Amino acid sequence: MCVINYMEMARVTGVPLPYLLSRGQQIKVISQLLRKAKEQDLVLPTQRVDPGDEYEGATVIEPNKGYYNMPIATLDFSSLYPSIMMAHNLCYTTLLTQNTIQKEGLTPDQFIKTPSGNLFIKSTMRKGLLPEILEHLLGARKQAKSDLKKETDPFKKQVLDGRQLALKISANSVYGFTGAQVGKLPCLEISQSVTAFGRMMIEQTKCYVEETYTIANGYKHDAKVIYGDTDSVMCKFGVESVEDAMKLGQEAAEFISEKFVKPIKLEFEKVYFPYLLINKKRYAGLYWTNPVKYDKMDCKGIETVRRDNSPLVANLINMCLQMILIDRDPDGATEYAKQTISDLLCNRIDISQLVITKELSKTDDEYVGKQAHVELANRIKKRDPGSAPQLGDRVPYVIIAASKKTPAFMKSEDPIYVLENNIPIDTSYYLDNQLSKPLLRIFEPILGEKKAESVLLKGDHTRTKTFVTSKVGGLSAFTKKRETCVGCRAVLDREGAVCNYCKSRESQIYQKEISHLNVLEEKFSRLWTQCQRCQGSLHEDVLCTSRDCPIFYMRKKVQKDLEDHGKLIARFGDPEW
Ligand code: TTP
Ligand code: MN
Ligand code: MN
Repeated sequence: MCVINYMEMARVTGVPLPYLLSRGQQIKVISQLLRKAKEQDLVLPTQRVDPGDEYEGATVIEPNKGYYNMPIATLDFSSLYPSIMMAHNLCYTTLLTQNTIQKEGLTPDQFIKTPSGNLFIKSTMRKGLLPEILEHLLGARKQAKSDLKKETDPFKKQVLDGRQLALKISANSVYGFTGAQVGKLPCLEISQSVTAFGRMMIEQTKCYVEETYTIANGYKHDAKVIYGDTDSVMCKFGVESVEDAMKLGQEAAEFISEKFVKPIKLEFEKVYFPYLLINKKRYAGLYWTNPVKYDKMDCKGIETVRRDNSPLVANLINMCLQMILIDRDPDGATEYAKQTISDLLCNRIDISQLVITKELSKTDDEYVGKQAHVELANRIKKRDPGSAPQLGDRVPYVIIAASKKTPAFMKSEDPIYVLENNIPIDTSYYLDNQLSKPLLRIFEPILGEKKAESVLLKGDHTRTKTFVTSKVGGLSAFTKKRETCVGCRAVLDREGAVCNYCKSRESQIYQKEISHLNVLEEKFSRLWTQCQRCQGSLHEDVLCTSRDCPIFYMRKKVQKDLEDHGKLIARFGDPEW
């Protein structure tokens, strides 16, 4: 279906297919401008402009941070910037100067002054090229959106959603084109007028909501806009059910759309319930478009997906958010977070959860300051030049324990090397530098700033057994020079597996270790099959070594455990019994 979507884009924007893969957004705008200009017998000027001052962008409404256990309705303008350009006829060909107004003797009803003080002729006098281009693009987006609505196959739905999104970006790129100061035809009068209108409109929308939906006007509660970004407002109407919030949201959107020039349209988009508002551009909530069942958990700006964090962070944050939002159990989430922190500090977290990866994007001396992944790459180069990471590779590493004053960039180590040599992990690094910030961010709106820190980072769960962790990691039991009895861990003064005291139970102990070996073997074969399946290969010896994949490390870890356990079992020798 890629080809079909690209065909659609090529048709709408008038560029050859390969351009859609190899070129950016500007060429599409230029192509459309040329097409429209030709219709009107106009030529496009070539101009060199020196980049001037930045113009002011969009407004983000100061968030009223908190955990909202009530429905929050989101209203958002449909194609805001394109619709502003269409409503007010903003174009290169409609821009006026005071001079032209005087020379042509234009009267005030024939042009408008934008909130940034720029002048444009009305469409009744002359219709702009950009508004026409946008009509065409938005027409195509509307078609894709209505096809999307009718489609029932989930895969084709995704394809159509991709199509309407690409058309949305193309339409927004028309605005971007006018504001690109190093572009082919910047016109800041247009772009700054667009953002000025946008800023005015979001403020007005907030006022309309808060002035209209009041107890004084016969509603049950006073509505409050708790957050908004560029062209959206999150409204707390005070109602309890998703259904009521949807009704009020729809009503407000219709009523407020009337206040603006066509085709500007405010739409009811969705309800968040519950809603965790952390900060500007950072929030999470359950996303409802029907009152029966939520569509998904929606997270914005939260560490759930970023690849350069360790999986531990993403998984813990994700789990906590699920407990807070889906189970609505903030206390349970707090306990879970504390338990994970305790597991981390006691070395009970699998190494695959601790691997951080960063791209080696520059050569050594281009980096300002020392970086953990760069230092590691250098160290590997010395140790084993053949396997050293190359420019552009992602370098996986874990942070290992070292003396107190050692800087973090010196403590990075290859996870496989760590596994093979039983090197202990610096677990408090993971708590202080990876987990604590994102965790505090999601718990502060719930517990309050002071309490979040004392409950999560200072409780007993962070103190227990610290002496264990400060010594060496869990794997180190196998590295000790003097063997211990498999049954009771007493130090042995001779070869073999058990001490004299345990000798009578030797068969039992042996059976137990064998059954553990079986567990490890099964685990290993399951992970191996998973890797094979993922790779789509049935060859036994070709196995993926993707260091971006946690399964790879789990498999390596189990493989190592298997080897160690095999050695342990060998100590029993040939059983006589
Ligand atoms: P959105 O509300 O994401 O986009 P939209 O209003 O154009 O479309 P929709 O109908 O889906 O709501 O963003 C608001 C404005 O922010 C958008 O009109 C222009 C600007 N913007 C860009 O300039 N570039 C972009 O890539 C996006 C997503 C938005
Ligand atoms: Mn919008
Ligand atoms: Mn928006």
